[in-house]
Amino acid sequence: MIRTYMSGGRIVAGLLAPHPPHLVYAENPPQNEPKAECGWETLRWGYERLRKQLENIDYDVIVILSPHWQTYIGTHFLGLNNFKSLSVDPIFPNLFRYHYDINIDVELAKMIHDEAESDGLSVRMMENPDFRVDYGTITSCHLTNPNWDKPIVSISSNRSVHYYSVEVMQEMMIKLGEATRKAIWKSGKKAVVISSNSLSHRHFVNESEVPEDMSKEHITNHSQYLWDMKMINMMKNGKTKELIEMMPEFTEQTVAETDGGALTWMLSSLNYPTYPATIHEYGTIIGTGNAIAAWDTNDEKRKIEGVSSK
Ligand code: 2X7
Ligand code: FE2
Repeated sequence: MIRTYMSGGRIVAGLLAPHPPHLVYAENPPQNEPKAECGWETLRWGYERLRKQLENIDYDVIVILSPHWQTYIGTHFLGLNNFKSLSVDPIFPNLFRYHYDINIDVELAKMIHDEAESDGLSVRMMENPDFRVDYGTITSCHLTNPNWDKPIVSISSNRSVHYYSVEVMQEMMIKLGEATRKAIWKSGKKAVVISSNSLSHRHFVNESEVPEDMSKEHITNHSQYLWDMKMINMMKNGKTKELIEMMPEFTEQTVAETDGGALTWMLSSLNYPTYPATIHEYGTIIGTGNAIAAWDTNDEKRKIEGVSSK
């Protein structure tokens, strides 16, 4: 459908949707070659609850930013209607060999691209048909919407954090979030925006003999756990501006994937929710901390009207 300038689109939900490939492996979907006995149930059941929540939210498109698509000159957007290939996790090829077939909302991708460009950001459309989609994007999208019945907009992680500093990256992601919000509004579409990342990211350096042996799974150390809880409490209490201010220190102390900018971008696109996130689950994967969280933007309206959805 061609929507020239309808306006009135909106973000209907923002998600923190972590992407360890272990979660796809443990679900045994037909797309993934390796097969598991079980594993990481609490997180997978958390994703089930998230999917249930989304059943009651009407949306047209998923917009996702993954730290595993890294670009060094500007932010890139997948720019062809379809990408189909095999994605192999470079660290865990024993767990993730996933055959994907992904439809892209190029129209919206280009609108976000253009809006970001006019706000002074360096951007580019990725139009190489042989480009391999990163496993972070695939995993978060699969776990959020295993039917793959919605198109996606896939946004790269501009590594300005390495070129400049965490502060510069934050500034850019705040701008990109604003551009995303404006473009979605102009598109007339209803979008779910996804920050695809774990929280604390200190991980074990050896894999156990049976990857899904849950007797070996725990947080790497207590200080990482405390940091994760600090972040999650801010999400639960609607303190997302404070969370963004704390991001540089959190990222340094926990070597977090928030260095990729996804969480800052997503919260900026939501205009910094002051209503609580629903935390569907928290759990560890090879020692990293992972929270599945959702901001239903209708909760903002309910908060203003004094109606609790909980
Ligand atoms: O990409 C990941 C991750 N974020 C956390 C844990 C394990 C593997 O891959
Ligand atoms: Fe990751």
